[in-house]
Amino acid sequence: MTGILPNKPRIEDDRTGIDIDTLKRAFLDNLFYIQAKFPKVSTKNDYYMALAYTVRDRLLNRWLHTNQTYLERAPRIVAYLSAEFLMGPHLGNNLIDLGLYEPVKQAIAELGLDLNELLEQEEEPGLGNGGLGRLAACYIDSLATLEIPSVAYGIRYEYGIFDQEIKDGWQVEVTDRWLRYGNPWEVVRPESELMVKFGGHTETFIDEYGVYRVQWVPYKVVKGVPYDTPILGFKTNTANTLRLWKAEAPESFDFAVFNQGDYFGAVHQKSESENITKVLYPNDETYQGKQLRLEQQYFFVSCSLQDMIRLAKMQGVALERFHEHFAIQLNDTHPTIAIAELMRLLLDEHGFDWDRAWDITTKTFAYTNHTLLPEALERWSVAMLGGLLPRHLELIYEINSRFLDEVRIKFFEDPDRIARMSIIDESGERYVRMAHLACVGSYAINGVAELHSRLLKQTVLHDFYEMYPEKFVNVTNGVTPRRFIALSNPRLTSLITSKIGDGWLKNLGELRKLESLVDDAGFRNDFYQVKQAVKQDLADYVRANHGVEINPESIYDIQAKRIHEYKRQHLNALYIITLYNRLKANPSLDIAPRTFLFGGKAAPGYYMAKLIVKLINSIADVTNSDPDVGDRIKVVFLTDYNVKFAQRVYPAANLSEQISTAGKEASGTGNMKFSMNGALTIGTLDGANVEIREAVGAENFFLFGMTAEEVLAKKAEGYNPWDYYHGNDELKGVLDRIASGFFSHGDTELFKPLLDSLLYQDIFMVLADYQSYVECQERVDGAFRDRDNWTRMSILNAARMGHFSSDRSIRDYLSQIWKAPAVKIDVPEYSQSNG
Ligand code: GL7
Repeated sequence: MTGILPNKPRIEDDRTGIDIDTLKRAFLDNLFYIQAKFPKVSTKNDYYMALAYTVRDRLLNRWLHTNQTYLERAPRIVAYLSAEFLMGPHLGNNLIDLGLYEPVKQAIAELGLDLNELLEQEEEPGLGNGGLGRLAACYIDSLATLEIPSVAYGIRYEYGIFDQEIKDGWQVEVTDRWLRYGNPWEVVRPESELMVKFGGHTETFIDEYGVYRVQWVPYKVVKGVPYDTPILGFKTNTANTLRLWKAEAPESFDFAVFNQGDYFGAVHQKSESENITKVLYPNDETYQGKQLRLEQQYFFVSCSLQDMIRLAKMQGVALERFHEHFAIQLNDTHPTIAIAELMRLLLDEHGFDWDRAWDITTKTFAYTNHTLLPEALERWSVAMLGGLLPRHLELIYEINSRFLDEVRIKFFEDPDRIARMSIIDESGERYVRMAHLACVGSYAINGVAELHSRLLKQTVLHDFYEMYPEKFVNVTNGVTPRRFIALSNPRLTSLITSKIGDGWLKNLGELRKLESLVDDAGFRNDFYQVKQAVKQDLADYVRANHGVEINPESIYDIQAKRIHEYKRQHLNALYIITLYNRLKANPSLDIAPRTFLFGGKAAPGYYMAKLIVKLINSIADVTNSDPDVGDRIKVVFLTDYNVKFAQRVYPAANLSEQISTAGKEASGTGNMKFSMNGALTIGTLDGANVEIREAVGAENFFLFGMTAEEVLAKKAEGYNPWDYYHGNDELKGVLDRIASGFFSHGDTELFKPLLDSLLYQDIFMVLADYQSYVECQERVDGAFRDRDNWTRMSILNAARMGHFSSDRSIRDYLSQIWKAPAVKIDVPEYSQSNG
């Protein structure tokens, strides 16, 4: 059957029409027929659902045409494999992409409702921890916008990143039941289920052609069910697919067990299978060798590769050409077991010989490294990996043995390399080093900012760089301006568009045109007024949700990101106490009023990060109620920071805190989102800060602290934090104030672990950078008082951030790594049908 799709969407059709009356009728229809409600008894959530379905109907046409086109044309496809996709709410973003924001807003208003209130209802899919997961979401937005055939594969966690509450200043974790009211954006495809094996053993046999083969006899089999979400491009017809896998038991019961009367045993097995996709591991930048995590990784990777092979077959693409058909990007090492899995599928299930299979595999995968932190580098104990994936362990050993032979030949006078580079770490208990497997099995390896890519080559992956220099490239991260400007900052968006048109949303470099307006006092004033209005919105939010009054005239000084010692929220806290001490010593001190806003989650098992949260809240208790401080300092810890909330926060900032120890933050992406919205950065020369500073101009960036090289040199010469404590009275005063119990109702023990870690180790060199940070903050204070000049700098930040669009990152991936051409999707134009 051809022509599976409705030929022409009709302007008055309930499921495709986009005029106001049709939108209203469609909305009420969905309320009635899907939510089974009428207005008088409808909740806000019913209204949200009715609207979500109305919007979904309007994107299905593009999605199905996209799928049909890919099926027929069999283009090269980018497959993005990621254990995390931190999508954020879909409704607003889809409205922007469809160009339907204004008409829908009007239709909703005519029905007596408020679009903003309905947008607020959406429970975001928090299927990621932080930057790495959010980056994946930006990248699939840009892939669709650039009309690149692609599919994103991941895990449909039933519980995403925990919700954060604060009780008595401490973080408390609450499970994230994001699916509670249903998810209107996904379509389940039970008919496309796949099976994934676990455990058991392998057997060898001679096949019908007399060839020696291996067969894996598993201990259990788990079913993978795909849930698809359309990912629209901005004002294109392309709608790609995000396919997330849910684990289920193959049958609802094991009847053999059931018939023996072991009902509980049978149900237990079922729930054990479903456990695999129950919950996202809430650790950011740390690896824990938990078996369930490896099960998650293998589960989604195996489903995804089987799915790609199935698709290739459907499109008539021979498996020999798998690597021509798919470019698979490994988002960090989390999906790296895919290298062994593709080998297994080709060898054991499709009869390829080793050389052919290895050739295809190593032309298929590319690997992105996202961190230099040693504690984040994944390694699985050989015993665990072998128990769960016995065949894969054999394959990894074989890959390793062939690889080490190459190392021996290339570096024949340097036997130490063998131990250093081996995929198996044999220095103690044996481990499989996933980053090594990724480097060996991929044709490209990239870091996520220039500095990070350079440090990768010089440090953690140095040996691999010497082995395969041609594989190494840099792709500096980027973020989508659709979500992080158009959707989250509509005021700024209309101001910009009124001056330079709307081309910048697809070609962010066009923001440069704003530079010529920086000398226009009228424009500066408009820009300033936009920022003030957005700051007022945040003040209203903070009053309503935290009961704290903040002053929109003050500097909004914001640090929003995961809580981590390397990100140094405690350095920020030390500065607040510095100011506080100064104000107590001199109550008439003249400072620019500041509102210190923090947002971010701490990993539940990360004690020091949780103590930092407690410290910030304890400081807030004191400063916000001390009459000597008055309006000059306010400190607020914004609870439950997530994408939805981030969208409120970035537009309102004057100052963006990017203060990690140099060499530790691979890139950062929040730094970009702030700056695009006109915040100035106070930051170290770390990650993408370096490139942001070059782009916006050193004079529009507040730089402080040691460089990555200086950090290493100081470590090498023997760093002693006590020297800084004894050598700096103000710093001593700050640390002593904490130690005295001043912020803890006299309890001198509470913050002792934090103080001890700073004074006896200080691995992130907080004390070494303290003085430089304080002086830099004084420059901020001075600069903010010159309101007009601050606005100038703020405009120049926004105007010069074109490079940091995720569209540019994706173009870099395409030209350096994926080489996949765009494919235009034709969708019939709307028609006026008169019968
Ligand atoms: C991270 C980096 O820490 C962060 O700097 C980077 O911007 C992000 C995306 O590349 O990846 N690496 C990592 O393990 N997490 C990150 O956010 C969790």
